[in-house]
Amino acid sequence: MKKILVLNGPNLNLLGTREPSQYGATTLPEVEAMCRAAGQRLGYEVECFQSNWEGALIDKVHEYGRLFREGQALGCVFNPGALTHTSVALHDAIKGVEPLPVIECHISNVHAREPFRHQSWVSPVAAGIVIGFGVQGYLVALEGLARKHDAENPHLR
Ligand code: CA2
Repeated sequence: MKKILVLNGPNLNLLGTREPSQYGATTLPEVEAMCRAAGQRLGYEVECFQSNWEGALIDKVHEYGRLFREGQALGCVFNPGALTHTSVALHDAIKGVEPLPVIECHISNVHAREPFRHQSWVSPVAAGIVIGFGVQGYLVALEGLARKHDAENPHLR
């Protein structure tokens, strides 16, 4: 069974514990369980990983670049948190593992927030972007990734 990575960046371990008006009341373990269940329905194994460290996120992107090349992974759903707006290193990591499809996912509508959240270093190297659907956006991104893969690989259906 091919794998999909659900990757979360800095502070997303706090989901559901603070700022519920911005990010909702669902905790990260609950989101991860929802993603694993959605993966099962779609026929994929979902691996979840969260880190507050940029380098650990980069290592995970590299790992999935290798798994994708070996035909063992489908892609990655990535909420890079605030690193979205600052990290050229994450941009380079995703570019460095092309064509691994990375779907950038944000819980809040970053474009309706402060101007510094309008810039993303990840969007130019993302295969798709899901913004503003709350934590349901992770499921939208997973489904989009699976549909994109099916459409591009009709012989595998
Ligand atoms: O909307 C999103 O998903 C964000 O990626 C969340 C980041 C923010 O910096 C981005 O601009 C948009 C923040 C993640 C921090 O999550 C928390 C959750 C609960 C309590 C405190 C922080």
